[in-house]
Amino acid sequence: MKGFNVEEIRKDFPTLMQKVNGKPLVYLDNAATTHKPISVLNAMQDYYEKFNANPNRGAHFLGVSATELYENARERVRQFINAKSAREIIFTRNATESLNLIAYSYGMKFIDEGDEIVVLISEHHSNIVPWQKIAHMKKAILKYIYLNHEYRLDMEEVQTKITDRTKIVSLAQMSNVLGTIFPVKEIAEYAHSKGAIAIVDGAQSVPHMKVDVQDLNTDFLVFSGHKMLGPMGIGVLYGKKELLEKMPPFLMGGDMIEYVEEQTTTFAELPRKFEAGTPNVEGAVGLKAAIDYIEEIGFENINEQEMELTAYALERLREMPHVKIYGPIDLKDRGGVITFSLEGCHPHDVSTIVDTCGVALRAGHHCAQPLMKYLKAPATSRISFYFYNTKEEVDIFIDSLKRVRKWLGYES
Ligand code: 7TS
Repeated sequence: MKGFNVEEIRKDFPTLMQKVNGKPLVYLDNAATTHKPISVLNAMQDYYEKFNANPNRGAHFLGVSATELYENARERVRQFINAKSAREIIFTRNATESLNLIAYSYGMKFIDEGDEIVVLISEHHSNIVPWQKIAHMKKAILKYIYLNHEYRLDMEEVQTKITDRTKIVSLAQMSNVLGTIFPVKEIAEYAHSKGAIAIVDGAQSVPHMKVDVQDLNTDFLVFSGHKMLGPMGIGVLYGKKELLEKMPPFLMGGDMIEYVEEQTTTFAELPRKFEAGTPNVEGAVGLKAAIDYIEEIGFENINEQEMELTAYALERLREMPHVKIYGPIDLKDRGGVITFSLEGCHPHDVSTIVDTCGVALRAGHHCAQPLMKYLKAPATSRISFYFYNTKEEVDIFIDSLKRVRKWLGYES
């Protein structure tokens, strides 16, 4: 891999250098959140040391600088996902808030009784619950596309579920449970052919692969900064300008207005119409530094490292008796998330026992209860990689997993 040295890269991440329970930390919970390189931490500290001010108001030096930094970050995000205009980039708190913004603003205005909203059964709760709410309020129908036995999509099922009554198709590009990467470009195209809009939840894909909104021709894309080396509290909503312009504001207050009279208000132009109140400048600055870091490493290297680890971990897990993997086994269109169960062991016991070996993994329903029910999986454990993970860490994880059944009193 060109210029890729994982041991050097790891030195940029202070959190990864720690010991946990007396053992070197093996952090395999990157789908939940990633760690932050020093450059991101420094960028935020620098902002507070030199520029801290409330942007978009006042003409003093610090205020102008804060506005510039905030808008530079927006432009950086625009380039990163290849949006046509920086006005199409709205900063939010996270992917969840971005999805709520679309649901409350677009959904409340454009969904009517009997309309259909279509999602995948594998969605994260943040791409289900807002739609349930809109469906209840508008007497619309929330429909699910189910997966095949390989945890992938059949286009036939897609074409059965998306109909002329469908107004919104909203799906994650990569499942946070199964690791499946779904063909969002084809699905967006099919949604459009039926007159529906397409929303892509990029929370798990944007950190790991090049996502180009013009190539996907998606109407909206959402993602969170904290899953891609950035800080918590900053997220992105991309929307096509023509749609964002037709949508009413979601939150009301300062910064999102043009004129306020006693009884009426006119709203600011995009993107400010959707950014009420003092924005998260620190978060935007951190997100920009995170994008700089990711692009410096390069998606080719990121993908290569993650796929090598995924292939190796799948192989090692499959050698183990009592392990069941939920997700595609072959590497095509799959990312570095592996969910599994260990027969006879509650996932909370699994995570507590591996934690004694320094291994951090996720246990539970992964905020995807409808999927768990569909898979008839009581609860599972999950490992998820980022490019800073190593093969040695996979070995430590496997060794720690081998202890679990013994600790719980099984003979093998
Ligand atoms: N969409 C997907 C596909 C996700 O995986 C998550 C978070 C979200 C949306 C919500 O992101 P947030 O930043 O708004 O919270 N997924 C997980 C996870 O898998 N473990 O913890 C959070």
